[in-house]
Amino acid sequence: QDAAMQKFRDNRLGAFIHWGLYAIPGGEWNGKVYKGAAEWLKSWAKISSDEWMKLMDQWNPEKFNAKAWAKMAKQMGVKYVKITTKHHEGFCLWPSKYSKYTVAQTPYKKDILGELVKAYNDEGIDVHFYFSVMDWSHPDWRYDIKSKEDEEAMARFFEFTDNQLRELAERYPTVKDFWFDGTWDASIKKNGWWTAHAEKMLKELLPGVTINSRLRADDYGKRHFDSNGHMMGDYESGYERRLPDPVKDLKVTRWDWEACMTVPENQWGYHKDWSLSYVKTPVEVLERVVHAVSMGGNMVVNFGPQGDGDFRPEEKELAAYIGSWMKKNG
Ligand code: FUL
Repeated sequence: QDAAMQKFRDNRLGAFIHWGLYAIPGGEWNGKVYKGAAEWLKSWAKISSDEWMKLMDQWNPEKFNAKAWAKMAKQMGVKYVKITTKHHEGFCLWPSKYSKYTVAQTPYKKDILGELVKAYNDEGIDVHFYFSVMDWSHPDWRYDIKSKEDEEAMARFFEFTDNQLRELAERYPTVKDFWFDGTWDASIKKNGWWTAHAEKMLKELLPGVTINSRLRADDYGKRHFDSNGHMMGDYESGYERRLPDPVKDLKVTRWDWEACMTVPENQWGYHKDWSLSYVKTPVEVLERVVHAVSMGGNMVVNFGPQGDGDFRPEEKELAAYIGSWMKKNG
């Protein structure tokens, strides 16, 4: 486990991949372009799950090439890639047998996640899984628990989530980290037992796996950058220190941590119009990488691939730019 943690530290530079159905509309719905995060479009435009999941019929990324993605990451010099296995929308990049909203039910059919894990691993790149607990597509998901019915629904929801997590761990045993998201609602906060249980389950299945502090939606650390480069507390991964001990932790002088950032401000998934947000220059991205690493952390740079499976030109240029720096200094 220490070796796993040491590897995590040594990795330093990572890439984030936000890819899901939201990459198809790219921030636009019925002729209206929404300025908010493209991966939240379903929420901004108040689209029902039934309507949203019709996008699955269009999921056929003809330019997707896992090997090319892995090569791009290799040339950029990243040592690990975090992939959105399932974002808030609920669409799964792997053929989960617990959901009907997966790549298997699209024209593409194939296991995107499996292809990516293999391609990255073949290049010597670690793979981390992003997983949103909040799942807008699931009838049993609750934002809060106000009745016996809500409680029962959440019990079923946790079982479903456990099944999916176990499935991911068993299908892709080389995964090195689970990066949880969507755990901020009252329904999760009122069920602390579940977050502790999920952590234990994953660590038993995958000794040495790291799990980010967002699983417990806690706020220790406070050494992390948000998407604008400001300090913030919850984008962290460090499996040693789940629940901070108020007495002992006062002595802690160094936590393992990782920060992640967007390139166009607050946009993680593909948005067709980058001119609506402030876009960091390659130099600004690199500055943040160097800053994080100089403070003992890791930095993860986000990419939002297009619906057709290719990366936009700006992202390719950014990857090449960082790669040229890494070649000299990495
Ligand atoms: C947030 C999410 O809501 C965003 O869409 C994105 O995935 C970011 C990394 O985490 O909580």
